[in-house]
This record gives sequence, C-alpha cells and structure tokens, in this order.
Amino acid sequence: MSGGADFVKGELTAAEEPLICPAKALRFFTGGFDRQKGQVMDINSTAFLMIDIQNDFCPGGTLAVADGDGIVPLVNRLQERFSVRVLTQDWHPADHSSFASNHEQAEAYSLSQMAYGDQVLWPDHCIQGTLGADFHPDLNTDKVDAVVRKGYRPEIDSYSGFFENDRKTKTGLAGYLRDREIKHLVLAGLATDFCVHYTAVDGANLGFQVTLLDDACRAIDLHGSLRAALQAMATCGVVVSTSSEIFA
Ligand code: VGL
Ligand code: ZN
Repeated sequence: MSGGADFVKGELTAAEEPLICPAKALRFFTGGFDRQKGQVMDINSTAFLMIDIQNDFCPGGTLAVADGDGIVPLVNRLQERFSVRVLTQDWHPADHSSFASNHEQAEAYSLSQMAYGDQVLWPDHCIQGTLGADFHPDLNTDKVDAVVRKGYRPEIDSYSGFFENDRKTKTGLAGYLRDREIKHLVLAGLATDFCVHYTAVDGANLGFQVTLLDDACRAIDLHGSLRAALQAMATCGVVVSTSSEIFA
C-alpha cells in the first residue's frame, strides 16, 4: 500500500507538501480524517466515487431525484481535486426484476419479496443503452479512470457499487480499488439514501475510510429512508462532510 504519511494537519513543510498533496486543498481536507480517526488522506490513495449521476435520476428522468442535476457543476469542480476518479452506472435490462412493470399489478415504490429479501419496486429506469441510462450530459467524464456498471442481472438489483442486493454478488469495484492501493473513498452522487448509502456502508465494511460529501448528493427520501441511511452510515464510521472541506 502506498501513502500512509503520518503527519497531522498543519505540520507539513513547504518542501514536503507538493510531494504528498499535489492538490493543495488536500492538506485541509485531511483535517476531516484527523478529527475522526487521527489519520490523514493521501491523494494517491484516495478515490473520488461518483454514484449514478444519470439522466433518469435527474429532473425529467423516470426516477428523478429532486434537484439531482443540481450537483453536477459541483461534482465537476470536485473532480479536479482528485487523481483517481470512478463512476458507477445503474445499468438495467428492460426485464429487470426491480421494475414494478415486470410484476403483476405492482405499484411503483411498493415493496416486493425477492429471493434475497425485501426489494423496492421502481419505475423503469436506467435501461441499458437508453438516454435515461446515460450520464448527465454536463458531467465531465473525460478524466474518469473507470466506470463500474451494476444492476445488469435481471434477477438482482444493485444499489451498492460493491455488492448487489443479495449482498454477495460482487461488482469488482473493491478489487479495482485495492489493486490501485486506494484506502480512502470520497463519495458524491445520487441518491444519498440508496446507492450512495449502500456504497458508503459497503466501502466502510470493506475497510476503506469513507467520506460522503452531503452537498454533492441528493436524496429520494422514501418512507424515512434518508434518516435511516444517515444513521446506518454513522454506525459504520462513514464521515458525512461537505465539499467545503475539499475546497478549504
Ligand atoms: C438507485 C433506486 C434504484 C440509486 C438506483 O441510484 O440510488 N435508486 N436504482
Ligand atoms: Zn436501479
């Protein structure tokens, strides 16, 4: 593993700083980790994960998250502060079992029982190859290192970027991040209480240090799901912060 510098905020010398934090703001950003765990963030072992910033989750889309597109300019500015950038993409076949339309008389947003447990039934969304599954047109994807698709098995939904909803099937993201010696994850995207939440919790449980940038996310908030998500993330040691920490 690379990185692991054992300095604390404010103790870097001018000579060391460019080596350890090529993006200047990172010294201050590490303050978040200092407060929580006494650790610092090294840009080379940190990945910026942008979760499901796709047309169907933005106004006009089939599963629109209120002001979902409002995060795009901020996410683009945030990307410049990181050297490892990864996107996740919800990517369902038309016959996906998470779509209410594929169940007899099922209403969207109702609960159904799958082999792996409870599953919310959603409006059709992010169907492979459709405009709704595309990333928001203003999201800058040029400097993205990897795109991880999920939810492409008809019988299993996938909220998390790491594991599908059976909680066993892996997407390969953990292996990718470990191969790149990533230790810290900074998360932004849609939706706070579903895909961002599950990715954050799984990331923390896999041993990554996880920070969620609340102002760079938007929530669906279905039946108290946002509150439950914030609680679950806190329990797992996910640090909920804001982008001001990155730009400080
Ligand atoms: C999501 C519901 C269904 C998300 C994806 O990206 O949060 N939510 N599929
Ligand atoms: Zn989905």
